[in-house]
Amino acid sequence: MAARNSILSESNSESRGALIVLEGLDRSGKTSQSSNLLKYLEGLGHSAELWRFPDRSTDVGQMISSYLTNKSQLDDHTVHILFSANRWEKRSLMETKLKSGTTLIVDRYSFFWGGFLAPEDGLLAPDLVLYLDIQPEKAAERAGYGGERYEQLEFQRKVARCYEVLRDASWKIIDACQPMEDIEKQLQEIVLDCVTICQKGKPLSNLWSS
Ligand code: FDM
Ligand code: MG
Repeated sequence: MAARNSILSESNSESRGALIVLEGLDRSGKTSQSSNLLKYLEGLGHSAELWRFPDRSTDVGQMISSYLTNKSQLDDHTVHILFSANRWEKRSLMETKLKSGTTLIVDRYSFFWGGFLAPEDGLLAPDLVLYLDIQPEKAAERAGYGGERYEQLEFQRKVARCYEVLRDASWKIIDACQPMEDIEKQLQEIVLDCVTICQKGKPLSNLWSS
């Protein structure tokens, strides 16, 4: 992946929340594991919130949602820029939350469908990307896809290849076919480490493309 982290010049060593992203194919378990993680962190007394992208609650999010549910047509470039805009409109709130000590568990972020990295330049870089790894065929066997535009085996195969290109050595790859409780335990351990590091004042950084 061309994107790397660059340390913000205004970075300081103040305690902050962690930006934790879960990525993976549809039906890989991101949504269940994100809410488990939220409960876990809250149970330990941490301030934490669950976010997801696309965030369909905004105007931009509604355009994305109507595209995904086949109610509108958009060309690929347009929709990629909308996905990116949907992250940009949340960037300052994201930074405020993190700096105020709230950890954000984010169900999908920047990495779903690579190739259009420039608009992502300057978004906050995750402190941790948890990739729930599953074969597209295995995911398709699970409770079944809904009716959304991207929820088709052939498309998910392309997405899986895309994730392979995008992911770097910093990602934590979790086998999403293990029993749920095992996955949950592994995630908890990794996440707690990350939250602790951020509490100690790891500087925030940006995504950037080259
Ligand atoms: N998706 C999601 C993208 O294509 N690009 C993005 O930047 C993001 C955040 O939106 F198929 C796709 C991934 C998925 C669809 O997401 C809806 P959810 O998590 O299934 O709601
Ligand atoms: Mg979906």
